[in-house]
Amino acid sequence: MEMTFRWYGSKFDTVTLEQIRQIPGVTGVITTLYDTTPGEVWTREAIHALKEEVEASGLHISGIESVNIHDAIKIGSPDREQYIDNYIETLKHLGEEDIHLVCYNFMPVFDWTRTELARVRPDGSTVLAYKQSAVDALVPEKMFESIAGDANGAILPGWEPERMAKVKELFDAYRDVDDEKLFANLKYFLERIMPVCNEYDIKMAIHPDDPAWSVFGLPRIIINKENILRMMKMVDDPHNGVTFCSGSYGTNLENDLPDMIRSLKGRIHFAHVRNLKFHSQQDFEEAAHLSSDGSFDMYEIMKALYDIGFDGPIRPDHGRMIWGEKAMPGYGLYDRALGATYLNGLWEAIDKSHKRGI
Ligand code: CS2
Ligand code: MN
Repeated sequence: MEMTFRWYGSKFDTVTLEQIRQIPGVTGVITTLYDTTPGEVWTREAIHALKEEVEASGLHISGIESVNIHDAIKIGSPDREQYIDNYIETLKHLGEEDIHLVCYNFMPVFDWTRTELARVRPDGSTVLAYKQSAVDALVPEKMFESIAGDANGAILPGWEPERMAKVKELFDAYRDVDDEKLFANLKYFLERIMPVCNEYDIKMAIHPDDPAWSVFGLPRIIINKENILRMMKMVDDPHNGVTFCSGSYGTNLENDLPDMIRSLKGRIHFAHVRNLKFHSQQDFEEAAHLSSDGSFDMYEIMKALYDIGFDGPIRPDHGRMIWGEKAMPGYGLYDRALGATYLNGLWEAIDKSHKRGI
C-alpha cells in the first residue's frame, strides 16, 4: 500500500503540499480539479498543471477524488449521453497524464451527510457527527442552512450553494428513481466507460454512500456487502472497483468491515481508513483513528487489507479538529497526520509479524 493524503488544491486548502511532504511515510496526494463542476470535461492542460504543481513539492498524484458524476447520469435522463461522453474525455485526459485511479460516488443529490460539523468531544477536540433523529426532524434546505453555519466558512463538496438552490428541482427529478433504477443507471454508466478505462488502465473506485442508508427518502445503493458484490458482478471488470471507506460502510453496524474487505479481494483500488464512535445505532461521531478512541478495531481492518494483498493508496479520512487548527471540517492537517502515522505503524507491525511468521 501507499500512504497518501487528500489535498484540496492550493486555492482552497489550508494545508500545503510542503506540510504533507513532511508527514512521515506519506508519498502521494489524492486530489481533484476543484474549479470544475460535475459534467464538465477536464482539459489535459489543467490536469498537467496540477500534476506539475504536486510533483514540484516532491509528492505525486496517487489518484483523483473525485471526478463527480452529473445528476443526469444518476437519474438516467436523455442528456446523460453528453455527460457520459464528457466523463470519457476526462478519463482519457487523465490516462494521458498517467493518472490511473478515479474515486467517485453515486449518491443522489448529496455527498456525505452529517448533522453536526463541530461536536465538542470530552478532550476539547471537535468532530463531525450524525444523529438520525436530527435528520428526521429536518427538511434538506434547513439542514443545509444549519450545517453551513458551522463549516468555518468552507463549502463542502456536494453542498455548494448554487446546487442547493436547485435542491427542490433535483428532488423532483429523482422522484422515479428507486434502488433498481439507480443500479441500472450505474450499470449503464460503467458499461459506457469501461472501454476507455481498459485502454488507459484507469481503475474506477466507487465510494460508499455515507451514511449507508437512504436519507431524505433518496435511494442509496452502495451501502453493504450484498450490494457492492452485486455491483462488482454486474460489470465484471477489474477496472470496476471500490474505494473501501471504513467510516462510510461502518455507519451501519451490521456491516462487518474486515469480512467485506476480504470479500472484495482484487477489487479494492483505494482505501479510506477512519474510526467512528457510536452512542447507539445511527448515532455516532467521528473519533481519532486509534481503535480505543472509537468503536472499530483498526488493527483488524488493516490486517484484512494486508491479507488480501492490497497494494493501492490508503488515506486517513476525516480527522478531528485539534490544537486550535482552523480548517475545513474533517480536513485539517494535525489529526489526519496522526492518523496516517498510526495506520503506517499498524501496517509495519502487521507486515513484520507476517514476515517473521508470528
Ligand atoms: C469523502 C467523500 O469526505 C469524505 O467523506 O470520503 O466526500 C468522497 O470524496 C466522495 O463521496 C467520493 O466521491
Ligand atoms: Mn471516505
